[in-house]
Amino acid sequence: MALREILVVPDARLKQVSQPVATVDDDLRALMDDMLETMYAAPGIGLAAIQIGVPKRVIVMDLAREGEDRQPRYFVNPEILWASDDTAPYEEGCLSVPEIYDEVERPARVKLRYLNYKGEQIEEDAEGLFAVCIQHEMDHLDGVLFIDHLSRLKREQAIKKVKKQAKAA
Ligand code: K1U
Ligand code: ZN
Repeated sequence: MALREILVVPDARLKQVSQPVATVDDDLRALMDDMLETMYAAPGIGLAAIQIGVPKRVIVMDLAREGEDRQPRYFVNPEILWASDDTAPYEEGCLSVPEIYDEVERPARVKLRYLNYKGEQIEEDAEGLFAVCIQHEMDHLDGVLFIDHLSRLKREQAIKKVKKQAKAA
């Protein structure tokens, strides 16, 4: 396993649309292992492959609370089959937009289809933080960041702040 560098805004690669995966094989599992290690080290609760510069439709996630055992989860070629009409706000963050948090409103519940670590097809309902996180990560697969859901002013301010942080580092 290896730690990978996480891309930050305004890196143009984050705007790429990621491509579907043909087969869940050992090479893909090695990528998912690296993604998980990178996510834990950040630390974060989710990561899309494009955030480490790999334009494949792959997401890792762990929503275990502090003190609980790790619960790694893997989503390959995820699709949203259904989304609720009712929405819920959540104060989101993103490892590619460090130290910026703002409220985003998304469907409160979604039904998902994806392939897991073994390549098995799973259908699952998501709500709460799981629904927020999977929608945030699936946005990454289409080149969309949570700041794209904010006003133009807030988005530009966020990017300016991240650039300033990078210069100071
Ligand atoms: O960059 C990412 O996509 C990961 C992002 C996931 C996310 C967080 C909140 C709402 C939607 C999606 C993060 O993990 S940001 C860091 C974070 O939320 C966190 C870090 C450590 C402990 C608990 C949370
Ligand atoms: Zn993100």
